[in-house]
Amino acid sequence: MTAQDYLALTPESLPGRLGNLPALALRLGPAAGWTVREVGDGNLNLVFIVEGADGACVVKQALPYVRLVGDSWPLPLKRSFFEYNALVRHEARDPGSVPEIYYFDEGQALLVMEYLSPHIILRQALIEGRKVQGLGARLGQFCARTLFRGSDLSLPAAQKKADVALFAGNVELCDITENLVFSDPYFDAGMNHHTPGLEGIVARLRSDLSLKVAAQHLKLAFTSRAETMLHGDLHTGSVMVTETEARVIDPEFATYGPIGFDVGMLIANFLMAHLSQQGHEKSPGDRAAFKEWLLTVTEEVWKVFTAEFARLWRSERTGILYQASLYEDQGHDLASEQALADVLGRIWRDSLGFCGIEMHRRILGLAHNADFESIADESRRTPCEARALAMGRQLMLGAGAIHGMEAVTAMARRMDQEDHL
Ligand code: SR1
Ligand code: MG
Repeated sequence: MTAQDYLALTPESLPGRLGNLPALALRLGPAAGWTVREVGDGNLNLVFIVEGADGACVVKQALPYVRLVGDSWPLPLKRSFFEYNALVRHEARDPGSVPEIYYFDEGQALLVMEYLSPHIILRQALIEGRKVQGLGARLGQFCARTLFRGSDLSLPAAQKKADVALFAGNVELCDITENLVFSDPYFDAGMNHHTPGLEGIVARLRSDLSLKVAAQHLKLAFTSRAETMLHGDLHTGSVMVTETEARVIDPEFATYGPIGFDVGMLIANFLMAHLSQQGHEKSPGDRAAFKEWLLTVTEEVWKVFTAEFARLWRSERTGILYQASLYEDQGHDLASEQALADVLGRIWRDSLGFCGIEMHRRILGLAHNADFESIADESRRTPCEARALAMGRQLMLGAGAIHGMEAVTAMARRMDQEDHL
């Protein structure tokens, strides 16, 4: 296929175009027997499930524009190259955490990968009130392993610098994050939209000068602190689950940035899942136990992230930062522990800031999330969203004074009972 000019696949054209690829034919059986469904519901790409006599796979192809908006917003196909490279690194740094890759065609911007079944998108599971065993621990591990092992704490310096240079090419997807996450929510940007009824709190947030400064401090961290390879879009729509397993997908926004970015974005999405539950209740209080479970997951993500990060710090610190030659080899183990505590403290404060900003942009910006959007009755949706907006502000402005995830989950419980409209 590489000799062809790029052409978007369709369910009809896919068997003819990919049928001769050994990577597919050997797994699926003859193309004549394939059935193809286009199932993409994300903001950017085509996603096909292809099933044959002997097996199934997923084909993901980038479109040359933003699917959510249309061809008025062109977007380069090279994001597929960054997604492929990020998936390869995720698999190496946390084996089994991502779908297996069967084939990549850079020219056609397409990835063929493992069909995860009976997995569903985590966000959908959370909207339906379905629990996943071990979820927080698995995602905490994923964050610690991928973020630690992609950083100067672990990688040889030349490899890390080459990787920073490689992912620096993901300009247009970074531009989306830089605008949609860090700036647009805080002024009346063209593509913004929000639920009617939020006007009061939106006006208050947009005239909050300290908040605007905090948002730009976070943007500065995102653009300038190339600490590690980020997933770049680690929300609950980027995780697929069964009742007992979680896999991370869609790292096309991968770039080098601050460790707290992925952690904060993930935590934000659990907090939003929590704060949206009132809107999904069929009778008052029927989601109470599930809401508590979501907060347990939030706590577990951070607890396991820090435990695994500390384990890696003590056993795999082979990079140029905080070398053992300066600490343990001098008998200064305590100094190494102090440095670890300082580093985790900084990641914590960063995470809370990024968490708050993600809560804002999903309600005020272009790309909303289904946790709130699927609450059809706007009179039930607005109070939930207002609480998330208020909590986002607290996290962004109060990051330095919030000590421990239990304080965050206590805040979520309190906010969930308050009126912020
Ligand atoms: C135009 S893309 C909007 C959002 O969708 C992706 O999933 C990212 O979250 C991005 O910010
Ligand atoms: Mg995505």
